[in-house]
Amino acid sequence: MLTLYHYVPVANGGKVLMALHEKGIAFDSRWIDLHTFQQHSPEYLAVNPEGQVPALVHDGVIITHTSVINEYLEDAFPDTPPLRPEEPLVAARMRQWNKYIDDYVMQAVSIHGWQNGAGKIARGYSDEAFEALMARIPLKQQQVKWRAARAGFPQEKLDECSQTIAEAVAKVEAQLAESGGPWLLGEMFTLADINFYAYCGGALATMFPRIGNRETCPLLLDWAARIETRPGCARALATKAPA
Ligand SMILES: N[C@@H](CCC(=O)N[C@@H](CS)C(=O)NCC(=O)O)C(=O)O
Repeated sequence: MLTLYHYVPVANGGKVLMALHEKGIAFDSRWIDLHTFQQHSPEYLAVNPEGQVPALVHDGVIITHTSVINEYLEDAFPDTPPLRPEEPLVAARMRQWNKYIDDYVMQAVSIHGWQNGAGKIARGYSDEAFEALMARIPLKQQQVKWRAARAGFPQEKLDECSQTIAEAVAKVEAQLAESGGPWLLGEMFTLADINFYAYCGGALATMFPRIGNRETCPLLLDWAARIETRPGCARALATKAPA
């Protein structure tokens, strides 16, 4: 029995939803609403004591952190379509991309996302209500991030993140030219494609049109469009909140 606790099908949630649907693995979807801070409710903390989504529960055992979850799916469901190359060196290349994306790209995009999304949510609460919500957050660094989003991140920080995103877009554009496509590592669609799309590639047109456009990264935009037509990815991206 597999249950995924998640929020909207972008960024972290989208990354695992895309892998599950691409592999055709059946799972139960449980929506955790970050707008109402459900991720820090006692009920959800009993599932994931870190108070973060997504979290996968497989036969009663929790697995967290998107890249760990996605590789776990590769190992635990070997009879499903693979998203990790078999050849050790190519798998290492995929993991290098994933590390770069997780450590740098995700962090940079996340600051912009929090500035626009989380900041608005946080400012919707009175000081007192906000402090009560902060007191429930188990990870200290997430308390710091919520407070920073409420106050607004310094422009210098936002500029630095934009610079990181621009570098990543250029790096992926060059990789697509070098690999010859259609995917980051060539012929095989892998977890690295899912990772970059979920955190950055899919958000370029809406979040960063000046960084990612037809002039700066035509190969990347075509690659993103190809991802959106894959049945598994399309199904994941269409995930809706329960009525
Ligand atoms: N390293 C984690 C990051 C997870 C993460 O940042 N989750 C966000 C949602 S996109 C979250 O739960 N934020 C809510 C909070 O911290 O209050 C992963 O890869 O799963």
